[in-house]
Amino acid sequence: RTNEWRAGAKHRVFCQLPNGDWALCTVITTSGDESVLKVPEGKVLRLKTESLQPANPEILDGVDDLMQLSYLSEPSVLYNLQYRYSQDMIYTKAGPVLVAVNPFKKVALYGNEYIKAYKNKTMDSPHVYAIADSALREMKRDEVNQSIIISGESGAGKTETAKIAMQYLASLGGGSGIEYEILQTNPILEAFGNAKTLRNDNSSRFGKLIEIHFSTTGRICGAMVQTFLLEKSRVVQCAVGERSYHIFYQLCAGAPTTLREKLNLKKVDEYKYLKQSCCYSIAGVDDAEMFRAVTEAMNIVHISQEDQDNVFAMVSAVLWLGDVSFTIIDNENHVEITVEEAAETVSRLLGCSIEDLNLALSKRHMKVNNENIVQKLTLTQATDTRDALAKALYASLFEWLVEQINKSLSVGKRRTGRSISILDIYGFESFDKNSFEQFCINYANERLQQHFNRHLFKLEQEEYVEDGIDWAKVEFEDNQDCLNLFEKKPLGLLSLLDEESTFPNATDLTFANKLKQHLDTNSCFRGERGKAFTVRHYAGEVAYDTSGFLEKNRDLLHMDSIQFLAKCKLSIPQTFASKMLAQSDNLESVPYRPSVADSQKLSVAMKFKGQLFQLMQRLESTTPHFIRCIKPNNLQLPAIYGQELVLQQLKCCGVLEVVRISRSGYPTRMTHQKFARRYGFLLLEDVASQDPLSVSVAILHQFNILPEMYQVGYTKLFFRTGQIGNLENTRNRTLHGVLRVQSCFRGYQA
Ligand code: AD9
Ligand code: MG
Repeated sequence: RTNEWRAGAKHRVFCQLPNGDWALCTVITTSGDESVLKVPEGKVLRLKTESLQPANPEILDGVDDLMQLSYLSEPSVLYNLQYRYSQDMIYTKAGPVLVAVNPFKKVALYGNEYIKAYKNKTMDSPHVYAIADSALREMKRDEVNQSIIISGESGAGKTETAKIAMQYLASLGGGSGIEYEILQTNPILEAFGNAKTLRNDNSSRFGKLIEIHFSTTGRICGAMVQTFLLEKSRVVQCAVGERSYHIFYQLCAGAPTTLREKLNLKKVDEYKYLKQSCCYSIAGVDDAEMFRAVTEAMNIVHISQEDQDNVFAMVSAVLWLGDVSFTIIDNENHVEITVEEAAETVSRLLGCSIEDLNLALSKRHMKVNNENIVQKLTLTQATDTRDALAKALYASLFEWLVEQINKSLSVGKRRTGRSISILDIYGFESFDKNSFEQFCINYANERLQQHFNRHLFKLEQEEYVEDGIDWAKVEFEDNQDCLNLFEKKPLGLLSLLDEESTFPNATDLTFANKLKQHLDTNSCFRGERGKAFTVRHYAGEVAYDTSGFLEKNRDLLHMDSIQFLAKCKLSIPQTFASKMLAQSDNLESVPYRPSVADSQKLSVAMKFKGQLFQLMQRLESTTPHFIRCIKPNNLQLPAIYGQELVLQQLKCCGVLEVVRISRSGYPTRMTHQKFARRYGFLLLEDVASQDPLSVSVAILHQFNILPEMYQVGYTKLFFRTGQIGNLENTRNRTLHGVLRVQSCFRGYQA
C-alpha cells in the first residue's frame, strides 16, 4: 500500500463486513478518522478510515492478470478472481502462474473450437490451453523439455486440469492414434487409483507424472507414466462416508454375468472391506457404465483379454480376502483360517491351495539363533498379515497396470525429440488428525514449493535484467529450513524415522520422544505432548500424530507372504513376488527385518524421498509452467465463492507469495508506446520529440512520479504498485471533465 493513499469522496475502497468478507464500496464522505460508505446492496456503513483498503480503478476490474492490478492487496486479488469467476472466467494469470478456480459445473471453455482458437492465437485469455500451447512453442523454439506443474488442495481440480492440458496436446495428433491411447490411460488410472473421499468424489490417491514425447517433427510419438506412493491403506480400511478404489464398485456393478459367476462376485455391501465406510455409490456416477468405459480403455491400451481377466480376478480376490476369517485353535489365541466360501474363492482366484493360504496367513517362519522355527500367529497377527497381503496384492496390480500402460505407449529407446511432462500430485494437506500419509505428501509439497520459488523468482528477475533496468537482486525467504528439517542426516525427520524403524522394540511413542530430543531447537519443529509433533510448513503449521508411523514406514510384507504369492498360479502376483525374491539374495543384511525380502530394505519414506529427488532432477531440466488450482467451496457446488477459503489457498500455494515478490519489484509494465498513447494527451506542454520514450518521460515528470517508483527499460516502463492507479484517476477525471464540457457545449448549441 502506498503512503499517499487516503480515502477520499467517491473513492472505491474495500471494507471488511462483519462476516469477515471484503466488499467493494464507495466512500460517500470522510470526516475525522471515520468514513461513510455505500456497500453493494445499497446499505450505508460508517467505518474507521484506517480499516479501509484501497480498491483499484474500474478499468482494472476483472483484469486477465493480477500483475496488472495497481493495488495487489488481498481484497483486490480476491475481488478480481471473484469478479471473473462469476462470469465463468475461471482462469486468471498471476504473473507467470495460471490460477484456475474450480467451477464445479460444465463451463463452455473447452473442445475443438477453443483448441483451434488457442492454436491460431485468435484467443489469448488465460487458459490451460494457452499454457499447453506456450509449453509446445517453447519446446520447439528453445529445444528444451517442458513441464506443466499442477498443484492445489484436494478437490481443487488438478486432475481435471491435467486432462485438459493432455487434451490440447493430444489434439496435435500423432498419426497412429497414439494420442487417443494416451488419453485413455486416464480412465484406467482413475478407476484403480482414485476414490471418493470426504473432499472429492474422485480423489486421486497417488501422484502422477506423465511425460508426453514428441518426434523431431513435433508430433506426439509416445508417453510414459510415473506414479508416486499409492495410498494402500485404503484397500483395507477407509473412513465413514468415503469409498475404497472405484474399480471395486465398478466391477461389482458392471461385470457381465459370465464374469460375475467366474469371479463369484457379491453385492458391494456384502464385502467387509467395503462395508466399513457405509458408502457405496457416488451421486451422478453410474459405476456399471464406468466399468464398461474402463474395459474399453484397457482394450485401447492393448491390455489383452486374458490379462484383463487376471486383473479382475485379482480385484475380486482382494475383496474376498477381506472376508477370510479365522478360527481360534488353542487357548493362546492362535488361529487357522476358516475354510468357507471366502477362503475357497481366494485360493481359486489366485491359483493356490487352501493349505498354502492357511500357511501364509497363520504361520510365520523365523530364524532364531540360526535355527529355523515356525511361529503360530494370533488372531491380531493373522488379521494384520491378511490385510498386508491384500494391500500388497492391490499395489502390485496397480504397479503392473502402470507397466502395461508404459509398454503400450513406449516409443522405444530411439527417442530423438523432446517432451512435455504434466505433474498432478497431491496438494498440501492439513487435517484435524495428520498421519504418515500427510507427512509424506507435505514433504513432497515442500520440495515442489522450493522448485516453484526458485523458478518464479528467477523468471521475474530475468525480465528486469533483459530489459536493462537497474535492479538489486531481491533475496527471497525460501523454505530451505523446513526441507533441512526433513532431510538432514543424521538428525532430520526422515533419518530419525528410519533409524527408529530399525529397532524392533521401538514404538510410536519412543519415536516421538526421539524427535523431541534431537529437533527441539529447530525453528521449524515443535514437540507436542505424547505422540505428537508440529512442523512449520511453508503453507502453515501441521500437527502430526506419530501413531502408525513406524509400521507404515516399514510396510512389512513377510517372507511367507512373498513366497506364497510366488507360488500362486495367477501371473500378476506371481511375477511381482518372483521379482522381490530375486532381489533378496542377501537377507542377513536386513537386521531389522529378519523375515522380509531385501527389496524391502528401503523404508517407504526413503523410497519416496528417492523418487522425489529423481522427480526434481527431471523437472530441473525442463522449463516449468505452473498452474495453481483453487477450490472455491468445500461443498463441490457451483457459484459459491468462499473468500476466506480462497484466500487461505492463495496463501498456501504461494500465489500471494508470487504477488508479494512482485510487489517488491515492479509489477506494472507497459510498453513505451502504450504508455504514451494512453496518457500523452494529459501533457500540458508540447514535447520536442514525439517518440514514445520521450513522451513517456515527459508524462512521468509532469506527474512528479518519484524516480524510485519506476524504471525505464529498453522496451517497457516498470512501475511499483499503485503508481498507475494515480495516473489512471487523473486520466478519468480529465476525460469526464472533457465529456462534461463537450455535452454542455452541445446543449448550448441546441
Ligand atoms: V485430489 O487432490 O486428486 O482429491 P483434484 O485432482 O485437485 O483433487 P479434481 O481434478 O478431481 O480435483 O476435481 C474435482 C472435481 O471438480 C471434478 O470431479 C469436477 O467435478 C470438478 N472440476 C474440476 N475442474 C473442473 C473444470 N475445469 N470444469 C468442470 C471441474 N468441473
Ligand atoms: Mg486428483
